[in-house]
Amino acid sequence: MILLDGKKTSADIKEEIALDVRELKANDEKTPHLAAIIVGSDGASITYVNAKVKACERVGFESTLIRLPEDTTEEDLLNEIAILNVDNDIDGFIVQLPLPKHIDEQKILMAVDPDKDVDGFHPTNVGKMALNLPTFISATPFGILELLDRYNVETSGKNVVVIGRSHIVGSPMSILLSQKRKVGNATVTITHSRTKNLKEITLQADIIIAALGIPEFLKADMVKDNVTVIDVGITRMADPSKKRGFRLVGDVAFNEVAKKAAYITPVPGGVGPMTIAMLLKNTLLARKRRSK
Ligand code: BQF
Repeated sequence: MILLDGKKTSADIKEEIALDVRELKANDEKTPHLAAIIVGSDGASITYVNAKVKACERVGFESTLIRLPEDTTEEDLLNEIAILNVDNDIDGFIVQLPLPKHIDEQKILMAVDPDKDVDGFHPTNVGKMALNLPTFISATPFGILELLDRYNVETSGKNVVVIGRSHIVGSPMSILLSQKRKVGNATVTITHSRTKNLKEITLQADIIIAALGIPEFLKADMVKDNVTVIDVGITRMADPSKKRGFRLVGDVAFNEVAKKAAYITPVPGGVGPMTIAMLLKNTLLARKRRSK
């Protein structure tokens, strides 16, 4: 079994980006600048957005964090987005999800200028991704492609089973892996909560992407020998022995599945850190596109 080490790989990628930034600075070019808007004070969301700001510092990017109160109106949030859209200092920005229930997420994502949409959530960018045109590929699917690429996991002609159909992971992942691209050309099956006989389907899989959000859902009896398993789950489970009071649990019963796997991502330290690294990569791409 080979561990797909997202922590190490993301550190490598961040080092590569830092090198690029040094070169930009040496040539008197603008430093990439990422902004993030967070609405409210959900603990996990604050952790994620802080990790993004810290990663910006690590690679030499400028960053701006805009914190808005939980009771921010949709109108006020749209106004903040409009300001970032026209701010020439900002290369890319994200709106940290999830948003409070009184705000229409779709309406917000559609307000972001597609050229600054480094999360790749705007319908224009989702459309481009689906058509295999140059765009911002959203950070988690992009990170998974990059991890498979760097570990030389063969995808061409393989049976991939994606569990979960979210707009953020399952759906784009199934599209990307079926495309004619370096990490792609797979035969993809997308499964979800209404899928019948899931186990019969996963037992056929060479590669499984578990992105359904149920802790330790994928068990050893659901996978064949030498499977590659990508675990996108990150549920917080109460754990009094930890200083934060919780631990992160993936969608895969890691210990038992790892015994049968050729490659597997850990949680934490697998897909999560790759998500952060690819957001930086998209921001660098946004900066370079804007200077053209
Ligand atoms: C790790 C996210 C659900 C909903 C909104 C490192 C992250 C997570 C785990 C991280 C995530 C998940 C992010 C680890 C960003 C990934 O070591 O395993 C980093 O920060 N993520 C997000 O911004 O919004 C989410 C998951």
